Amino acid sequence: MEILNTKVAIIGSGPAGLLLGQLLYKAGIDHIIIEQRSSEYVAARIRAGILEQVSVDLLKQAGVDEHLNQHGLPHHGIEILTAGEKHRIDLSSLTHGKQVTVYGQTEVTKDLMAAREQAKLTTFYESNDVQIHDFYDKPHVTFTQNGQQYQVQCDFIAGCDGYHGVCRASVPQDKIKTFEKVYPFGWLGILADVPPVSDELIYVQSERGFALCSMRSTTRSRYYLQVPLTDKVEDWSDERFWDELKNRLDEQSRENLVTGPSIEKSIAPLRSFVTEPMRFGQLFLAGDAAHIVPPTGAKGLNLAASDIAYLSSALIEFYKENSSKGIDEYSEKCLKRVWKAERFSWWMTHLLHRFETESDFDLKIKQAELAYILGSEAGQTTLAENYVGLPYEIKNMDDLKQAS
Ligand code: RFL
Ligand code: PHB
Repeated sequence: MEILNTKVAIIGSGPAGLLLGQLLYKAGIDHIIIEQRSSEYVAARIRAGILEQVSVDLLKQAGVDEHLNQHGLPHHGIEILTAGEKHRIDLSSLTHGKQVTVYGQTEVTKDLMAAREQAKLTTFYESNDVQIHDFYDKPHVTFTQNGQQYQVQCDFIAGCDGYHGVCRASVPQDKIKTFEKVYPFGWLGILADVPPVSDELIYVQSERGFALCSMRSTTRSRYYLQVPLTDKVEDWSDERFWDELKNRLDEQSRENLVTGPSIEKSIAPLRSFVTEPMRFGQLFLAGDAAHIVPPTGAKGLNLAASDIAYLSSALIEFYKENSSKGIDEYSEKCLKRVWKAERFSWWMTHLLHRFETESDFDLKIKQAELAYILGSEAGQTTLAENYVGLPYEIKNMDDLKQAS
């Protein structure tokens, strides 16, 4: 068994783990990442597409914004299509100039991986049997890679290993409380090299169910359809997908829609899930390991980023200022923001999706709520300020700025 020593052992190299690694590196704090998949698998995963301004700022602090600046698409508004009519939510004018950026999670991951490679930081890809131990006292991690056994001794473990990871599962049952809501439908998503139907995202509420027209660039589109959980990807030929999308769109969008062969197609179930607390001794959970949101509010990746903003700042405070204030407050600070994003994502999901169990009355009430939101500046502002991302303050960001 090879014994390694580091300050922070990060489990998982999704956006949460990679971003934490990069911020710790900038601050001169020793860490390693342990990932169960291959680097090719991690780099190819297609998921979220919208970054809040605070997430963009954090990537800038981490020094990985060059490609983002060149290729990210700033968006100042979104469209909501209901009852066959489109309504624009002017995000920027409703939020004193804020915006979101269209930039795929795949790109964020690739940028962070490239920065890691350039800095020659240690990542153990294709690690097997990853286990975390003794995190209330002397934390360490064990795993095997290529038949070699490793033990990593560390001060802290960062559980950035997603919803199915080992970290949350290792916490004693009596120390953790989870809150969950599972939705009775999923999103069928496709990626295609066709120009987007519109310059801005269109969120569609229709009698046939929800749809979303999104994009990755001016030549690559991402579209989603609400589908029953019983549907399989094989049930959906490209032709069937495009036909159903057209059925849910307004006439003008239908005419503008450019179709083409899909380059990716998958179904993701929708879930709301929160773990309390997010710290267990020297173990911190961050990102999807701690919470899941349905993608309707585009918050999953952004919440992972805000957890990491708090965690990196807390660890920097610990090592540079000899203060445990940040790590003691980590869970409480994160959860405040997490629950607000959970609420927004749940609300957007309810408002825009068709639920089989809802009565005609429920449907009418929902339509009235949507009509109210769209017809009122106060209503639109509520939506806009949550969509662009609620503000948060992070200590030590100046240290990172100087380092970058
Ligand atoms: P990730 O990205 O899941 O990364 C976790 C990493 O941990 C690794 N891992 C382990 N490593 C070592 N040992 C173990 N035992 C391990 N178990 C797991 C995994 O291989 C992986 O590399 O979590 P992270 O970093 O917290 O990032 C969160 C975001 O990825 C997530 O919130 C969003 O992608 C959610 N999400 C979406 N969010 C949006 O805002 N918009 C979207 O359109 C959107 N689409 C999606 C999504 C999530 C999906 N999932 C979870 C399947 C579509 C899908 C399909
Ligand atoms: C995406 O482009 O994948 C995307 C955009 C907005 C969402 C969800 C997903 O709300």
